Amino acid sequence: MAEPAAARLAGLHLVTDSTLCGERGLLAVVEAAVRGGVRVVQLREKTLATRPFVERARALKALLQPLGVPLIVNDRLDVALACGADGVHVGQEDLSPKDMRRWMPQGLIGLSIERLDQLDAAERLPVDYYGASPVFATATKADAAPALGLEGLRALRARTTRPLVAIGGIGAHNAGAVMAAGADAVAVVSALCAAPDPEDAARRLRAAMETTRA
Ligand code: TZP
Ligand code: MG
Repeated sequence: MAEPAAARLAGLHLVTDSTLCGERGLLAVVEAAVRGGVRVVQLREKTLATRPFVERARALKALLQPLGVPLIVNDRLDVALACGADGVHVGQEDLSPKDMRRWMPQGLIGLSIERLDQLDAAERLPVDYYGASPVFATATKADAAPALGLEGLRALRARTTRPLVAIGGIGAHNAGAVMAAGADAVAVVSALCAAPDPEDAARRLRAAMETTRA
């Protein structure tokens, strides 16, 4: 039997930003971060045309599959299907999880939750996890909603049993507090993509997630 979604989603997630990866290239940064303990990778491309997006997704899938690391594609069901991704992550305005589920019966479907009042409707949708977004203010996403804060994250935790993947402004300094507030996983962009040593940065993040939790 397939591993339950919650187990596949636990741990540290890397959400990609190819610009922040710089000359090292996305694949090299992802590979290093996975060596450091990243458990899930989400490919996020906001400006790439469809074909290069699919090519990048396929290359990433080829890297991650043998390592047993699931690949989730941000926003784009078509790209996810073309590359054989393990899931898709969408926001409130994107293609609805109900529509996606028809084409991805077994895939991991993630939905961003930016306000508590979005939760009731979301609970009726065929969703495997929520992105609690953003927990803290972040410069990485220009149109991010106001920060939920640890209070907002705790309130979400109290109202759902679905896995919560916390994102936004998270680094080794606050990852433990985020886990203590009830997150099942932490997702980061800049703390890994912009890190001089992504492998070491991933190790530190994972240690921070574990330590404060204990
Ligand atoms: N969604 C909500 S906040 C965010 C995304 C993609 C960006 C998080 O970036 P960082 O650098 O980890 O704060
Ligand atoms: Mg989106």
